[in-house]
Parts: sequence; structure tokens; C-alpha cells
Amino acid sequence: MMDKVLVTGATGQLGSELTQALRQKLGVDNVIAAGHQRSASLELAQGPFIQMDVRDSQVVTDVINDYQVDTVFHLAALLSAVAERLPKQAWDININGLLNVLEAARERQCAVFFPSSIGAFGTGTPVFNTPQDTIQRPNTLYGISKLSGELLCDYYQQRFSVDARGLRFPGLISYQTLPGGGTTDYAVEIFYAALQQQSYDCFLRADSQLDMMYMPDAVNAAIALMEADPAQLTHHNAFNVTAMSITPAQLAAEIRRHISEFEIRYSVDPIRQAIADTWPKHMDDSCAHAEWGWQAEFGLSEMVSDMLDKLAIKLSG
Ligand code: AKB
Repeated sequence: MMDKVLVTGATGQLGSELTQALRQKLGVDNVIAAGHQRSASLELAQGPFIQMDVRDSQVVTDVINDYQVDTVFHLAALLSAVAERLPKQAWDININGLLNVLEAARERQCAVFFPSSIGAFGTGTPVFNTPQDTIQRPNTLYGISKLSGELLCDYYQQRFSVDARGLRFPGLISYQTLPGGGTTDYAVEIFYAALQQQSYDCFLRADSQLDMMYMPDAVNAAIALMEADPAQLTHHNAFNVTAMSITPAQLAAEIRRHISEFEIRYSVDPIRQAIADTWPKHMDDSCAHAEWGWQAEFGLSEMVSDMLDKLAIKLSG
């Protein structure tokens, strides 16, 4: 049962919107937002906000005990491009941070949500209809940390009965909070550039096909999984979920249906392109459909039209 929730990484792209959705559902005071920054945005500051470094195991345990938390959405992590620049820090935050949360969850018997990623696969994985259970040999620090996280969650679930559940998210597209250094960030930047300059210089190749998802679907997916009947779950953790599978060229073409003068150019960043080239192009998410009823609401055209409307309002404010 989800009554008192802690969201780590609450100032991030997913965390900021997930915190708001959980507060609407459970009541503002029942969702504790934790971020590494000292101060919170106006929205986050409407409820409890604490500064927390997930690498500090004592602080993690104290917060979970003091607030009598029963469910942790553990989102604090470095994204793929930043993790390639800061591998040691990424290991510390992404793996030791998760271990601290799982240990505290074991002591208090709380549930844990862990976001894995399309980055947890790697070369050798089938790139089309990537199965739920398949070969995973990631060769980026981010991918290694996400795969290790999946395995740690399975281990704590099987060995200590911690109710650890999770999703393999694709690139997330949103207008409220910017992503912080991922390989799929182009799919957010392109909207700002389309509205502000009517042109975008893309750091991935035109044909780099990757799974993507609009933020409302990502938020719903995380909450729906944590509310799912455990008796229906075979996998618990690391569910493939996707909403669309697109290239930069296809996204640009869809934006052009709304902004006819929009132009896209390509200045490929070899580091992020190399990361994208090891990721699947389209995951099979049928296990998520079958086990807990996952269904995306936003496809490419619905997402683009909503993003342009909402971002235009935000940028004019
Ligand atoms: C990233 O690009 O690093 C993330 C992800 C797909 O996990 N958005």
C-alpha cells in the first residue's frame, strides 16, 4: 500500500512531474521530495522537500525512518552522457545510492521503484522487438549501472522480499523540467529550438531510431506498476515500456506539420552517437501489457501537438 512516499531525484525531469502527480493522488504532505540541491522549485516547495545525497547511507535510512516512508521512487541518478564523463561519480550515485535505498527498504520493508533504461542493453541485444528477457552486455557506465540496478532489485526482491519494481524507460519527452545530460535529450531540445529559432542542430544522426515516451505516460506507468496486484506480476522489475519508436528526421517532419519553416541540421556528437548506436531501436513491451495492463496514451502526433502547445505557453509566460 502506498501511503507515505519518498521521491529521490525529485528535482529532475521525471522526479519533478512524478512528485506533483503523487501529491495530487496521496496528499501534499504524504510525498517527500528529495533532491541534491539545497532549494526546491516553487512547485516542489509546496510540500515537504529535503536536501539529500543518496550516497550517504545514514541520511537515506534516517529520512525513510523519520518520515515512516512505505514506498520509495528512487530516481536519483546521472544520465548516460554525463556518466561517460564522470564514471566514478556515476557508479557511486547510480549503484551505491540504489544499494543504500534497498538496504533501508529491507530494514523498513518498504517498496522501491527503480527506473532502468534502454541503456541497460548493449551490443548483441536484438535491436528490433527487443525481448523482455534477452542478452544484456552494456558497454557504457550508465548501462552497466542500470543493468546492475536491475540485478540488485531482483536480488533484494528474491532474497529479502523487498517489493522492488521497475521499468526500462525509453527517452522521456517533457516541457516542465529539462533532462540533465542524456543521449535522448535531443528529443526535448528540438522543441525549444523549433519554437525559439525555427531550426535545430541535432547531435544524433538523422536515422538514429530510438524508443521514446511523453512524460504523462511515464508518470502513469511508474504509478500503475507500483499499484499493480503483485499476484499478477511475473517479472516485478525492469519491464520494457515504450510509446513510440522514432528518428530525429521523423520527429522533425512531425514538428514541421505545425511549424512549416522549421529546419533540422546535424552536427553529430561522436560520444552520444556511439551510445545511441548500442541501444535498441524498438523494445517489445508485451510483458508490461500482459502483467499490469500498460498502455501508452500518446503516440508521435499526439505528443508533438501537446508539447508544442504546452511549451509555447510556458515560453511566453
Ligand atoms: C538518457 O538518454 O541517458 C536517458 C535514458 C534513455 O536512459 N534519457
